[in-house]
Amino acid sequence: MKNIRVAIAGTGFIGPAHIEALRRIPYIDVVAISHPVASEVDEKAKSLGVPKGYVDYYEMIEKEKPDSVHICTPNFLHYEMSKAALEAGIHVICEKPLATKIHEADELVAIAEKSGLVNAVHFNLRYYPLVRQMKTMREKGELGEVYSIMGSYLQDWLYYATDYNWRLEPDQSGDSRAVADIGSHLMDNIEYITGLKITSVMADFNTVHKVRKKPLKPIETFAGKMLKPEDYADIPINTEDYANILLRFDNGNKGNVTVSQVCAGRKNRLSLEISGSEQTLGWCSETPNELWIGKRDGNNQVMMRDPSLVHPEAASLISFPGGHNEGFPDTSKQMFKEVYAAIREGLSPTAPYPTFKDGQRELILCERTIESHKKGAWVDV
Ligand code: SOE
Repeated sequence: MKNIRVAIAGTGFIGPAHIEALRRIPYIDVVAISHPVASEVDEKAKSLGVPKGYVDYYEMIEKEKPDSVHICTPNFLHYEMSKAALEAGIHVICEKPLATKIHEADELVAIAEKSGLVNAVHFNLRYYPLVRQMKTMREKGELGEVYSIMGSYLQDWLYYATDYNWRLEPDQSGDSRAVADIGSHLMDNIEYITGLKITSVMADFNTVHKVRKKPLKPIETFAGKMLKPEDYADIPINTEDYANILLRFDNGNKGNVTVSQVCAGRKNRLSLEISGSEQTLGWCSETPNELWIGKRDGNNQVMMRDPSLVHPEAASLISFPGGHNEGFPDTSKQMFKEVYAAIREGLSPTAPYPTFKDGQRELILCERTIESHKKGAWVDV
């Protein structure tokens, strides 16, 4: 069987992470990247060890005719790039959010369904083995009825008013920031693990830094701590640094989530506590190899990420024995293993990986959340 030829659009924080994960799958060749700056593209391709760099994404997909493309660009390009690839018969793995408007996501879902091509959204945080373990425990009845869900996703890379990135600009990123960027992962994980649907939301946002200092030269996500005062311009900010969201679920029970990109010391921390009628499950992405299991009538437990201890469904996402810790980069590898199995062996009616429909769902949740904040009222999803 021939190797699968993959092209990557975007070389910021996440594009190289996709490339690294893809290189850990033996039958994949990353054949090209696109990067929009002519003076940098060759160097980018060289430094990533990719044979060819293109300034123009559309030229890349036309000339290279890859089997699949990964869209890792700023958000506003996801829709048009995904659409062009599907229309050219190319499988698509898109970063979240799938688009910046619901109608764009609707269109992409329709095109993808008609095309019969693989369409995946990089909700990689589902691929921590202990997240799959929580989902499997719930499916097997070990959690019982879900009583409540509490979650947070906290970061500090936008903590200072001098922290700046394209994600702060709605025309590149969309109308929501913290909720779309990290709340989307959190709400996706909550629905994925519990099997419940969020039916209504009540949101309250805060923009801590109403004016930020934009560096006069471009910098990448999680970078840019080294600039001087004369390197900045003042920019008004109208997307949220912080949000509280109350949630109602379709089993009649409730939960809440908090997201923040201005919590000093919380680098990239998704934390979840799901209480059920059998026990409570607690998990945090900064200690991803441990699952806390809370009991009313017995000792609490900590389950380790060890293929011999977890359910087989979770063991299938583990490549190393217990104690040989796996983390963020492994989540993408595990997701791509499932996605590329579908590309190699053909689509199954129920994709095990997150699809464009899941991307569409997150856009709907996000838009209802913004609406709720603006109205100061509960909004149905
Ligand atoms: C930036 O906030 C970001 O890179 C997100 O976009 C990712 O999805 C998350 O994994 C880490 O943080």
